[in-house]
Amino acid sequence: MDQPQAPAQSPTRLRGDYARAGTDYTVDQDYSQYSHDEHGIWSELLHRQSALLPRYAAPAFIAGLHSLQLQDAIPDFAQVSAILRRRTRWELVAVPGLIPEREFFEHLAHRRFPVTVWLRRRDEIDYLAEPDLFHDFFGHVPLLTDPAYAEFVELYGHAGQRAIELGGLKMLARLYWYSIEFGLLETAAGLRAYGAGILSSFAEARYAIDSPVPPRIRFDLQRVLRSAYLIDDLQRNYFVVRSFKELVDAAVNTDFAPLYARYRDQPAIAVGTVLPTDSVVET
Ligand code: HBI
Ligand code: FE
Repeated sequence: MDQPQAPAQSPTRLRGDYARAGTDYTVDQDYSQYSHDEHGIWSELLHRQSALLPRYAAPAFIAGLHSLQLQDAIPDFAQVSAILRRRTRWELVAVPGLIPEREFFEHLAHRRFPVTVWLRRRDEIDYLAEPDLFHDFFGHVPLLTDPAYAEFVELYGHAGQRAIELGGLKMLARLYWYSIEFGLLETAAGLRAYGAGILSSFAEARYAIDSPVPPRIRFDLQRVLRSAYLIDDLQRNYFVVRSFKELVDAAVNTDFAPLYARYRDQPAIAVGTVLPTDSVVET
């Protein structure tokens, strides 16, 4: 199989080994592939990010991470899938890296989360262009133990399949970006991150909550679908939900087709913008 057409908003040359991927772009994790040094990089990333969680992560993320019973070694996807299936009927599938939107949405719609099998090198420990095993697993998997969040990600998969037919991919990707990747949750103790891109980043976990610079705007699905985002820098704005059920309700109660038709050819709202209609959450 030749390499897939990289999804929109991703580097042109993908790093993973796609030659052994199936038609659904899954591969065997092949646990024996990992070197002692790679297990060490995983352990270093896990401990460094875990230290930030009490201050910056949504409580459901912390609880979810604990329930996965992670060790100092790279997780075995099959073992974690057994836990996830019992909790929320989700499971992990191993992939070489970014996969085309159609296959990605198909997996999400069937409660299969694609997790990249390769891990960053030590010299990439603070930043890398493509999602690796640590970003996909540490960032995305713990919250799949939360029933409402788990339902939202499946709904996103279904919405993605429809967006392909409706020409709404670019707009729907903004919902993924501003919730699943960079979403903030309002809690009684203040704002906490639930987005994978925030929680897997040493710099952004602190910036997203502590920095006075980026506006933190109350989540509104139409506003998010129209909002541009940055793929290779700290975000210039965030969106805040009061609960994961708010995401489920928005996804269930929104007819996306007219929104795609109405806004698809309009310029996106620039990053960092605060509209008069926005409700900004003060930290
Ligand atoms: N593939 N493996 C993988 N992981 C992703 O997060 C991912 C993807 N392909 C497409 C994609 N994300 C984005 O375009 C989403 O908006 C769908
Ligand atoms: Fe991600």
